[in-house]
Amino acid sequence: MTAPERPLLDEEAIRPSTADADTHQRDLDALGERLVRDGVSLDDVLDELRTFEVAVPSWALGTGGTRFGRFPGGGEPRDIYEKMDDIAIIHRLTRATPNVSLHIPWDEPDEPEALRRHAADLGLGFDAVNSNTFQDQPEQELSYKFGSFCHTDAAVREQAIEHHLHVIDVGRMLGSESITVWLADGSSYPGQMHLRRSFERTLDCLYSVYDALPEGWRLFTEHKPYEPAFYATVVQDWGSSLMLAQALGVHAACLVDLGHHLPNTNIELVVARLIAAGKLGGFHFNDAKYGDDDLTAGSIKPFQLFLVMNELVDARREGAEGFAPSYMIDQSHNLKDPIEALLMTVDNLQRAWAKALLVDRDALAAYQEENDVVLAERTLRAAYETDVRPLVAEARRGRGGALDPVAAFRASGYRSAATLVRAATDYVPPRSL
Ligand code: RM4
Ligand code: MN
Ligand code: MN
Repeated sequence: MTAPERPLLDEEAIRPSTADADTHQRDLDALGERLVRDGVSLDDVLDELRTFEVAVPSWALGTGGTRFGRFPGGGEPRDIYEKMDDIAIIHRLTRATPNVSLHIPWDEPDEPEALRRHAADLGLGFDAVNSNTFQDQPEQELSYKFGSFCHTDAAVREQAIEHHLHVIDVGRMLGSESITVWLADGSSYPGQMHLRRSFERTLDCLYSVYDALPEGWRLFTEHKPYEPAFYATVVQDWGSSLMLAQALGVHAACLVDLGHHLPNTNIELVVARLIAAGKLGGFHFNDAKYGDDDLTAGSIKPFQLFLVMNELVDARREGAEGFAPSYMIDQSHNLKDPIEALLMTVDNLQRAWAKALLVDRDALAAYQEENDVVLAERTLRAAYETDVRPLVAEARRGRGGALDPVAAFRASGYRSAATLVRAATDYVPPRSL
């Protein structure tokens, strides 16, 4: 028997059994009845729930690792084409991940147009492209050891600008319409770097990138408080990110990675402020316990995720000016099967989004006006504590997705087919952060 060229989903195996479909319908009816009692239409919520889509990062399909090691599973994708196949499976099961966010050069295609066609055949497109000046590449002339855009040497800065122009070029060929700039630039010791001048140099370089944006493109600046720089990163917080985005102009906005905040930061407040400034560009969803842990979104702090979604739904309903954030995932899967982790992630994000849709906003606004602390909080909690699983499953089912994506994936036999097809070679996934 010859192995197929690509692992395929066993469509029969992912169809829910009659018993599962019946149970789902009963759960949905019960929830629908409850919502009607609260004056909410199930269909309206379902329609809005289905608008939530999130891009999958090209770097999250292989097993991640830490600086201590990596424990790969079987059947990992060995190149960007195989990664696209895996993302198509995630989209097939969730119907909510039609776009890919590409990292360059980690997943740089030899022929962007060919990759774009391959993606289109799979029903996929491209969200923001990501640059990388936090590592030196083999053929690279100058080192980023002491920074890229903030570097004291103009030649290094020039090289970093060239890289970004290249990333934009690749993105243009893929059909992307935005670039995310996360810089590792910073210093690990007091005195190492002039704090103000390094920021000015960074902004100067960003102007060159911004000026090269194709028509209709946006540039996102992503802040991060520490790592790999441990004393002072150049784009350390949302304030620095906002300064950059405001200086650059209307096509620049801030990207919030949920793992890029110091402990106890009120992230939903950061989100609200960026919305108020008209500068919320997008998200890197993940979750964290201590630092930039890149864990499954909603796995550690589900209430925080709900509160973030609550700000997003609030702004959407109000039609806040300039509000059009890109939703992307940024995770590293060290222990879980990456496809399963991403299926869980999408499900968790949709649950949080669904709960945010259920908040009785009129009641909340009235309680806020009256300073009724208890009833205001109870209004939020009533939505948060609703079991929205049947709603999320129905949103998927209505679009041809799976009732339970992880169960369907396990039943599909895709991973073992992939393991067979993708015979182990010396392929090493790029992410070691
Ligand atoms: C950074 C940041 C970037 C991501 C890299 C790999 O911490 O989150 O968005 O592209 O990691
Ligand atoms: Mn990120
Ligand atoms: Mn990160």
